[in-house]
Amino acid sequence: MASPRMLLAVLVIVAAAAMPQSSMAANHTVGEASGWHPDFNYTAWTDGKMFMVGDNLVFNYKQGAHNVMQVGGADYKACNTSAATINTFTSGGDVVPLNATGKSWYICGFGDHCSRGQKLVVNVMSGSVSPAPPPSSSSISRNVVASYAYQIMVAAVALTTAMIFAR
Ligand SMILES: *[C@@H]1O[C@H](CO)[C@@H](O)[C@H](O)[C@H]1NC(C)=O
Ligand SMILES: *[C@@H]1O[C@H](CO)[C@@H](O)[C@H](O)[C@H]1NC(C)=O
Ligand SMILES: *[C@@H]1O[C@H](CO)[C@@H](O)[C@H](O)[C@H]1NC(C)=O
Ligand SMILES: *[C@@H]1O[C@H](CO)[C@@H](O)[C@H](O)[C@H]1NC(C)=O
Ligand SMILES: [Cu+2]
Repeated sequence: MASPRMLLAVLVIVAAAAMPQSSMAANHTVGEASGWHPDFNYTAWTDGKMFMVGDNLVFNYKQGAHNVMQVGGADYKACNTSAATINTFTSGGDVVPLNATGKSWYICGFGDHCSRGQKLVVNVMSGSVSPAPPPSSSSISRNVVASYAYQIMVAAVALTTAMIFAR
C-alpha cells in the first residue's frame, strides 16, 4: 500500500507538471482573419484584449499594398503618413514586438488608408509580475493557475490525512 508520503510526492509532481511553462507571450493577430486593411475598426478589435510586454502584434496584409508605421500619438491622431517613424514594417507578415509599457501607435502609410481606419493603438501593460509573465488574452490567467495549484495542495493534504486515519 502506498504511503501518504509517497502519495503526496506524486501529487506534488503532478501539480508541477500541470503548471504551464513560464513563457506565455502571446501573438495578437491584428484584425484576426481580416488582417490589416482600411475600413476596419481596430479600436473595436482591441476591446477586451490585454497586451503585455513580450507579446507580439502580427500584421498580415498583401506586401506592397500596405505597411505598418510605428509612430507617436500625435502622428497617429493626425494620420501623418510622412511622420518620423519609430519603426516601419513592410513584409506583409510583420511580427512586431511589444517591448515597452504604455501606448504604441501604428498606421498604414499608403494613400488615405489611415484616415479610413487602418490605424491601431494598443496600451501595453507590464509583464513584470514575477516569476512568469502575467496572463494574456490567449493564455490561462495567473489566478486560475494559482487556484488550480492551491486545489491540488488542498487535495494532497486531504488525501494524506485520509490515508493516516484509514490505517
Ligand atoms: C509568435 O510568432 C512567432 C513568429 O511566427 C513564433 O516564432 C512564436 O513561436 C509565436 N509565439 C506564440 C506564443 O505563438
Ligand atoms: C470603433 O469602435 C469603437 C468601440 O470599440 C467605437 O467607440 C468607435 O466609435 C468605432 N469607430 C468607428 C469609426 O466606427
Ligand atoms: C508629420 O510629420 C512630419 C515629420 O515628423 C512633421 O514635420 C509634420 O509637422 C507632421 N504633420 C502633422 C500634421 O503633424
Ligand atoms: C523594441 O521593439 C522595436 C520594434 O517595435 C525594436 O525596433 C526595438 O529594437 C525594440 N527595443 C528593444 C530594447 O528591444
Ligand atoms: Cu494600407
